[in-house]
Amino acid sequence: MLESGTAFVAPIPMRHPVPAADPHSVEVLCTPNRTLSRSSMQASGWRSSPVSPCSTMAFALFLVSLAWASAPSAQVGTVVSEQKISEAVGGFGGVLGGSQFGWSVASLGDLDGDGVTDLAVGAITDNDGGTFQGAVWILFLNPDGTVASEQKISETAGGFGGTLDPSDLFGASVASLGDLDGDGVTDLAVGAYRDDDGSTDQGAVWILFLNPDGTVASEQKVSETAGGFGGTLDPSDLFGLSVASLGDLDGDGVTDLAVGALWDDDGGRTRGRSGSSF
Ligand SMILES: [Ca+2]
Ligand SMILES: [Ca+2]
Ligand SMILES: [Ca+2]
Ligand SMILES: [Ca+2]
Repeated sequence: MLESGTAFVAPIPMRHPVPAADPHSVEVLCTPNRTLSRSSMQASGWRSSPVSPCSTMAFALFLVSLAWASAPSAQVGTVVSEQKISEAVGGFGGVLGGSQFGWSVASLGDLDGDGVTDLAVGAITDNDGGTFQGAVWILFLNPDGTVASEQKISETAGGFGGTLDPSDLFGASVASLGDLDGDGVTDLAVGAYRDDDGSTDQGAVWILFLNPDGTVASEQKVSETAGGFGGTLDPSDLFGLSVASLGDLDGDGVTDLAVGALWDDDGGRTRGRSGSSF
């Protein structure tokens, strides 16, 4: 049950022209072959040809507090208050540049044990290690929705020991897995849907076993060629475009995971599918 004033997470990528003087604006979020802008994706159905001109965009995250039934003065479901988190707002101390922070977001529960919910936030065009390899930020929140501290996870930060390649888009999707390995700390699934395991852009999902400080204790990659995945993927299937925890679907005591693959063409045309990885 939501309470009035409870932080409810809503990722809202901001899409608007930004004055050139705004240091937080980013621009030209396009690859040579495909725009990465969410608005363009939705509008164009993921065109494989360039969409131009690329617009100037800024990304941020809003934590939105919703009213519920006992709130005397507000209609249920309306916004009571909100807290913006961006490079210079809401206590966030990291450097974002044009990394599309807020592309994905998931609650981790209380990762560090201070009684306040913490977040995982994807930044898919982060350039740590190489162009558009991507990153995930772990945000340790205060009760008012501001950021107490943050931990970056990328190929070069946060203890991540895996290998990413340019344009993998690590962080495109994030989902809490609960405590998968039983060490008492929440673990995280992270999609990298343009990973090239098997063939171009087949995609991958990384399982990150976290420490309470938000760093990675160890990781396991799941792709057509890694992690015991028995399915077949084809080029551009984009496995990992979305991920969602299913709880324990098959009753073996281990959390199961749904993974979306956008461009899978089973049935003769492109349509999505999901499969469980555990
Ligand atoms: Ca916490
Ligand atoms: Ca764990
Ligand atoms: Ca790729
Ligand atoms: Ca299970």
